[in-house]
Amino acid sequence: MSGDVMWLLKLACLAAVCGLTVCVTGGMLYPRESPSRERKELDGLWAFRADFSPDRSAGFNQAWFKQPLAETGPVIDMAVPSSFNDITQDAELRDFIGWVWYEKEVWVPVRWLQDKDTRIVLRVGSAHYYSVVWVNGVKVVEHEGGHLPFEADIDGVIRKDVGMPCRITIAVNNTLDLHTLPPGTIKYMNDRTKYPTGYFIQGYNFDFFNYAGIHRSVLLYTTPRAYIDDITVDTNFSDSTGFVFYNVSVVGSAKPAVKVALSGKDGRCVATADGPSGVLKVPEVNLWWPYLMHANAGYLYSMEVQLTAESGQIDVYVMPVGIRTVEVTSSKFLINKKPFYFHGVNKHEDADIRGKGFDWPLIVKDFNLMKWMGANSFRTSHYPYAEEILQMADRHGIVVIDECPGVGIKDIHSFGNESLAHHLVVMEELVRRDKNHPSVVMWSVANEPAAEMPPAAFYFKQLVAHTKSLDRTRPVTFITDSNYARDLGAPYVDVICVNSYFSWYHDPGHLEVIPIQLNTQFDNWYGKYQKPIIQSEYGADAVPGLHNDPPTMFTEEYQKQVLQNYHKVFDQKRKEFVVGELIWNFADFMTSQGITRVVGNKKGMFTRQRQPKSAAFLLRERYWTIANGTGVLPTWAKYPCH
Ligand code: GCB
Repeated sequence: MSGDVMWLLKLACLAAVCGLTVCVTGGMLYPRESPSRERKELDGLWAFRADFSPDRSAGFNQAWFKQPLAETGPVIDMAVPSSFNDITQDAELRDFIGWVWYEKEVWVPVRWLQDKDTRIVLRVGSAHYYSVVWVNGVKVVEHEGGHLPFEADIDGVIRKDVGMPCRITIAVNNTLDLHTLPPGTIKYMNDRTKYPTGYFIQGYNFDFFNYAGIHRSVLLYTTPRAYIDDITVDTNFSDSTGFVFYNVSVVGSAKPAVKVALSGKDGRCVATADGPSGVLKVPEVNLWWPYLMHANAGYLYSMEVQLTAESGQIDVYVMPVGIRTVEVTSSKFLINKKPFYFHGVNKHEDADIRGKGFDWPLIVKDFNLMKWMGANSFRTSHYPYAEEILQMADRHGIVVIDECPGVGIKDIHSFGNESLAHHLVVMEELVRRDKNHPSVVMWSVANEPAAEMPPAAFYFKQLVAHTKSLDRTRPVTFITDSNYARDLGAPYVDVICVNSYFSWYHDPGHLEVIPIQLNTQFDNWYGKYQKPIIQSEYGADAVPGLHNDPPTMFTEEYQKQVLQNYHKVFDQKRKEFVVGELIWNFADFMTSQGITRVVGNKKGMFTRQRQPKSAAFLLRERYWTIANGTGVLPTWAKYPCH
């Protein structure tokens, strides 16, 4: 039996014995302050150096991590969090492939170091793509994958040098190959009449710029030595009583005493329980409802978990909890047992200068724009977004389809065991991180893979089955293109998500074909599988300010007309089995350079600077009309007053 197959079996057994609804081992709780926990953010300016050596290995050969980075050669200021690509005027750095090195010296509070019962953790919110981290020259963690957090206990290393600042060095490599997620290829151009010596290019089959660097916050946080490692909640309700089933895992204590208390928004305690697992019964429950579906959307309780170890040490972790259910029938998507229609957007983490770097003003602006537009949902196309974005979605009642970075899987070698094993690990990391968000209602395991390839059926069966074994409370989908032949994943998923670009990539300029082709698409998929369908992408590029009437491609008029032609069909089919429509895309975004992209993809409702195109107003009117027709709106929320 090959190592990979054994590994798959091991995972399957683990899921089987675990018996929980959400089953992942090891925690990745969001670092929150509490009476027993502190955090120190390390964002700001870091020293930075790209390794331009021909094989990009000078940093490792010369052990740049062993000394201050500035002593190894020239360094520049780099903002963290941010992609490094658009920060300088250097096109070579923008398009750089290989290792880049970051370094920061930080003072660790002496009280953290003096108290031997304090555990000190270094956490990186995300770095794209492969990272190696050293503290004072000692390697503490390596991580593969660009959009999920990783961390390491570092007190053992830093306690050796009390009284000195601690030097954190992070090397990040953005190279994508056939087994990374997303996959890519490195191609060496050996024709010396055309390319210089050692010339290579990074290829990939996805439509967004491969921004790289440290994209989310780096921080230190503390816990007691005996600590709450993970919390899992699963919620339900019956009549007016809510239920929060919980499981707390603890590290560093053999006989932990665990107390759990749930409080409402007014701070009043509504339920308590004792023990590492149990159920909280909530009388007169306030359910978590989506935006525009209820007067009191996004209601969150506060769940306080307190651990007392036999040593007397106490750890406290406080987590928001939304009580809601999600179910799928053959034609409906139900939230709290009521039909939910996704009228939302696909997004990207993308903006001028910072690329994919985390940025609060941008995030708050985007939520304001989504709510202005009447969007009740978004898909994290094509990778997991920052945890803070999901926290915002929880609080605002915006429903999320949470997608892993399985995008651009088109080469047969990316369907082998090595790729599958990694993809399963990524799904575990994703579920571990996001399982407690009420806003997350479905997992998306991939976007438009070349599902017609022979190994794809096995691959997707495993992937979907494994994801379902990790979390039995949420439906699973994978996003397909409209091509009816590419349906190998469809038998396994709960909801069919279809992308199509009629009158754009097919029959360009022929707006009149949309109704017939879209009807055929829906009828074929539903006829074959009898599962609810979401139009997970549709749209057209519009260069802002470009006009032509009658409409021609790339004008604002054409973009609007594409949308209107789709909407007519959606309005018929949503009476039957279509449960959602997600526009491609919320905003314009950067892509690699190519003859089909004019400084990026222009299918946004908003420009990259978040200014509306004509289509944004069209969609706004539609979304508010749908919401008015289906939801119980808060009085302030009647379109267009707000
Ligand atoms: C798609 C992809 C998305 C692209 C979009 C387009 O099907 O899923 O990543 O950006 O089409 O605009 O081509």
